[in-house]
Amino acid sequence: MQLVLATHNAHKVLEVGQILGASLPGLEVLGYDGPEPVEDGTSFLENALIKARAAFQHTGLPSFADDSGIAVEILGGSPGIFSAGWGGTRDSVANRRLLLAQLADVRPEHRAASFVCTIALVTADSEISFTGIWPGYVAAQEQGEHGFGYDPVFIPEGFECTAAALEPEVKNALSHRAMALEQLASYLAVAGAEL
Ligand code: ITT
Repeated sequence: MQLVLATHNAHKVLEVGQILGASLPGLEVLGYDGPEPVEDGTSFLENALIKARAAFQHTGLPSFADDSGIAVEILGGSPGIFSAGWGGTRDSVANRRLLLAQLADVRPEHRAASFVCTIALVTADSEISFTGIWPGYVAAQEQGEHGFGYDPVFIPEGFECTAAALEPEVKNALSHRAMALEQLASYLAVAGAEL
């Protein structure tokens, strides 16, 4: 079975390949270099659908996309869908710097946050979505070299280090993206042959 992964984020491609490859060996995930649609939705779901629909229209093949980000409780769920450009540009270093500055005076017990990932799958006759939420809190400072985006400032629940300090296999077994992809894999295991 072939599925197009509608993302221009190389880190996502890597993580999705590692996670899905393990649970669905017969699946071939194709990259997507077609036009990048404007992500002007107002939720993770709307933006994931915009990206998956664009790839489906361009390739004619079943396509999926994720829209993801970090939702910080004391910021009312922001950066949320604006995570990729929170610092003013689509630069992870600037994004993390701004988030840490915004929380500079916030005590540890009020720094709750979650990584959220919504995946949309678009085929010729169906649209379906899956969501994973990875709870934790925002660290006081950056730590770790792995992962991408906000990983160096996100401490998952149950850990004392950031997601960027975890081995990639550990993050990829537990993360918001892993949770959403597990649901996608279960769906494909049943419906895949008919897509
Ligand atoms: P595509 O839209 O092309 O898929 P993107 O990077 O713009 O790529 P999003 O619009 O979904 O993707 O933005 C997600 C941002 O949220 C991403 O750039 C990171 O800053 C952050 N993010 C998402 N998942 C993350 C993860 O697993 N670890 C760290 N940061 C993450």
